[in-house]
This record gives sequence, structure tokens and C-alpha cells, in this order.
Amino acid sequence: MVFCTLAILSVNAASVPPGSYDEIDERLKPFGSVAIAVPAEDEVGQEPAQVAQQASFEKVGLSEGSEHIVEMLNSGPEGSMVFKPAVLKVSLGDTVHFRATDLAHNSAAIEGMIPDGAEKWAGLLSTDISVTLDQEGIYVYQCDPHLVMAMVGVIQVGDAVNREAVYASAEAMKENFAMNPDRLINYLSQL
Ligand SMILES: [Cu+2]
Repeated sequence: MVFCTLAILSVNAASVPPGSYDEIDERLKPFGSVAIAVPAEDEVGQEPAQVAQQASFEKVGLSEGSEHIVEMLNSGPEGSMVFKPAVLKVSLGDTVHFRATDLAHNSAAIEGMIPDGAEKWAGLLSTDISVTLDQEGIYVYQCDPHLVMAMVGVIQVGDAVNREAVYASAEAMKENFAMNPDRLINYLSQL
């Protein structure tokens, strides 16, 4: 039993940062403290998750012009069922044209994830819809039939005045995504 635990620790030791070797050596010295050394495995295991949360994404620039096109697609650079571009930065008063390039998609603003006072939109399936954005802030929208696959998109108009509220909602929304649970957070990171 004791030998078994020690073997696992020595394997882990090969993959931890140099600074951690001393700690593990220290814990392995007295035979009686093997049980104390076990939590170190948990600490090592948590590192990749923490790194992933801090991962940064390339920011998108302000889109030129006052009219912008977002295509509704079955597949794109980020996987299947996507808006393209899924992350857009525009100016106050600009218009976004959602194009039904592929069928069986729509664009619908998500309640609570658009700026205060902004008008919600809800496009029909397989139908183009144009939306004029006349309130500053972040707008998050979805494709109704593919929400479970995280078919969502984000648009920032002017300053992200509702950033905190949108991020809080985005965390809560992960439960709705059976696939691509981090897609929305990744999109928001690009604003
Ligand atoms: Cu869709």
C-alpha cells in the first residue's frame, strides 16, 4: 500500500515544475507522512484548469463601416453550428444583417444579456433579419434550435457598459450547453 502511493508520487514528480521537487522530497522523507503527501497530487491536478481559466484570447478590432454581416452556418472555424463572425465590435447606431446562409438557424437576443433599454430581436428560422443597435453595451444572441450546442454570438456596441452582468449570466448559461461549454466565455474574452 505504501509502496503503491510512493510510486504514483514519483511519476507525478516528473511532470511538476522544478520548484515543487523540494516539497515532494520533504514529504517523502519520513515514512509515516505518506498520507500527508497525497493532497499534493490534487494540487498538481488543479494546475491545468487554473491555467485554462486565465487563457487570454486575441481581441477583435472595431469593424469598419456602419453595416455588418453575420452568417448563420452549419460549420465554421470554431466548430459546428456557428455564427460568423461570432464576435463583432461595432459603433453605436450600426446595423447587423444576420444571413440565413445555411438553413434551420435563427438569431434571437437573449433576455438579460443585452444593454438596458435595448430592443430584443427574435428572427425566424432560415430567415434573414437586420438589427439596428442603438444602445451601448454587449449583446449576446443565440440560435434557438442549437443553443444546446452553444450556437451563440456576441456584439459589442461602443463601451461594454453591461460587462459584469453579461459575464455573470454567461457563467450561469454554461448549464444550457451540452457541447462547447466554454464557447461563450471564449467569445466574450475576445471583446
Ligand atoms: Cu442554429
